[in-house]
Amino acid sequence: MARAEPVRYMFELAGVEYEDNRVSQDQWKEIKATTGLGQLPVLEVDGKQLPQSAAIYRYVGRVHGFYPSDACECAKVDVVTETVSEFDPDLGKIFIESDQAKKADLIKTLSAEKFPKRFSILEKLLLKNNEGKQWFVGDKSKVAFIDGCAFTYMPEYFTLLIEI
Ligand SMILES: N[C@@H](CCC(=O)N[C@@H](CS)C(=O)NCC(=O)O)C(=O)O
Repeated sequence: MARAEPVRYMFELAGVEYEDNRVSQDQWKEIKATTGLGQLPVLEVDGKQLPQSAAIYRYVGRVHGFYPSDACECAKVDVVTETVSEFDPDLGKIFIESDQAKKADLIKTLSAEKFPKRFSILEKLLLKNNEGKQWFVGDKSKVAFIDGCAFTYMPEYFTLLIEI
């Protein structure tokens, strides 16, 4: 759910009508084989499926004006996108750990060292644009999709961790 959230934000901001299909674990077992890579999210446009969240962000970003046209600005968006995605392996380990005591230990260890380091890198990147007063890339009139990721997907994940 979380990975698709920036896409919902872009559609909402652009005033695009879309169908928001969220599937239960049982439904997922039935439809997994019908998704090209066996993963979610998938964006379906005109009967064609597009997997991989970052590819979806860039596609929707390009079509609806949330991805810059300038190559240097695109690269800045991509740097932040890759930095955000570096949280994924550790977050994945936490989410798949079924032993609650081990899960708590993992969260404690990662929250003490790795996550603060990763957040400090993101903070540095944020400070590079307008002293961190607005967005990672661009200005208020042309917010890039990565700000949607940073402000929707990341907090959503970390709120889940607090609830665990
Ligand atoms: N690199 C992929 C990763 C997608 C991914 O791992 N999706 C998870 C849900 S967050 C998934 O589909 N898990 C179910 C499964 O693998 O059966 C992306 O960014 O879209």
